[in-house]
Amino acid sequence: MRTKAAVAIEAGKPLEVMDVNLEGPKEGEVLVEIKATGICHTDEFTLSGADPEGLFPAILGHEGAGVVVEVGPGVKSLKPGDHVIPLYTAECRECEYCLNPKTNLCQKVRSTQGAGLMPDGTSRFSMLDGTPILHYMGCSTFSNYTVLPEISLAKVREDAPFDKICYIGCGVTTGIGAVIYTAKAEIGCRAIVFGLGGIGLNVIQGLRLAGADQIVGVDLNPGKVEMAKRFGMTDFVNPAEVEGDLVPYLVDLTKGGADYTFDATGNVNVMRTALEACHKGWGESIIIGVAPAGAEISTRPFQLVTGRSWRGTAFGGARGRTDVPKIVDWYMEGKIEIDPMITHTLALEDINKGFDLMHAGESIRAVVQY
Ligand code: NAD
Ligand code: 022
Ligand code: ZN
Ligand code: ZN
Repeated sequence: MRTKAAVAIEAGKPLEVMDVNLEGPKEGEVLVEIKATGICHTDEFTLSGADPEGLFPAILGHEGAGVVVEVGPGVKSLKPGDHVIPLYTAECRECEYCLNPKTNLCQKVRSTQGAGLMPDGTSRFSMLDGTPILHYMGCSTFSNYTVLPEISLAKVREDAPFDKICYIGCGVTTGIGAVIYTAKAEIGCRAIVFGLGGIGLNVIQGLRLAGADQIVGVDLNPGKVEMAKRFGMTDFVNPAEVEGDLVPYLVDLTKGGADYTFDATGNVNVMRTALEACHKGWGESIIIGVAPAGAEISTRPFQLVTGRSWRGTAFGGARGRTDVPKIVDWYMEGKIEIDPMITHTLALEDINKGFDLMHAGESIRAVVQY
């Protein structure tokens, strides 16, 4: 079939909206009509050429929601008409990783996904002249229609609005999941969140959900304060306005250090501050931010010897097919909020404006509606 898509032709160039060829679903695959897609950082990271593993040409986008159109041979868990959210972290429920409760990093389709291909090693997308186009993070939601492995789709309730729940495909689940699934934060805890963007705000609402007593937000941009307060931030710190070292200031503010800190900036200096602002003896720091390629973190080992832990999380530690439908329910039940974070809605033709807004720090989340 033919579908309209925003294609990343090469690094550093804007996306080009065009008609492309899409082959139907093969064994274990599903054809999905994408109804809405969020524009997230890593799409920009890849398009800019900063990602050394970025592949071209490709159809980017990893945060979406849509409807099953057709299922390939052997697909049992989905049928046409089902509402789904694509997963850049699959859940096969049978690999060594899925069987280990300590991780959400299913490896079933990991290598082909990283190469921009479907599990059989080929692409379903091509230019009208036949040039193959690669998939991206197993999702390629910047296309009106896309093909994914069955294990890379979460089936969700049908009354949930696509233009909001698409954000659960990355930002919402990553932020809330980092609190609930990775940190397993307890009622009454104190926490610090570094970076109050599309991920940090969701960490904050995850902490509120978990019953945290103190939620300190740290950001260089005071324009983020109002929204963060709305989602549960109790204290705000602008590092540019703190005299002297930030660590003792934060330790003092949290009465000895935080039980949990979260980096949602991707800045390695911030990651060090986040670790060192943890409480001696038990504080845990969770890295969510993806740092530039080749970047390294450092601290004195004594920080760990004295009982602080450094951890990281992908997709908030969520197991997509199991946990994403629950997060959609939480949204529909009013336990979590999404709408105020979707600051812009665009047509596919204007997708490059969404990248500009993100670049300028003007949007929390821009969503493309098909
Ligand atoms: P964003 O740009 O919307 O927000 C980042 C915020 O950090 C901004 O408000 C900015 O002002 C603030 N900031 C930047 N430098 C700072 C500093 N030195 N001190 C304090 N605040 C600072 O980005 P986002 O969409 O929220 O994403 C945050 C990070 O999370 C990115 O690195 C992204 O790649 C990563 N991410 C990781 C996962 C995962 O699974 N691990 C998933 C999604 C996103
Ligand atoms: C999503 N991310 C950033 C902004 N939006 C993001 C980027 C990378 C990861 C998670 C979220 C990530 C963390 C750990 C891994 N990835 C590796 C997982 C593994 O090896 O099993 C990651 C993922 C997918 C891809 C690359 C890196 C890919 O499909 N190309 C989950
Ligand atoms: Zn993302
Ligand atoms: Zn698996």
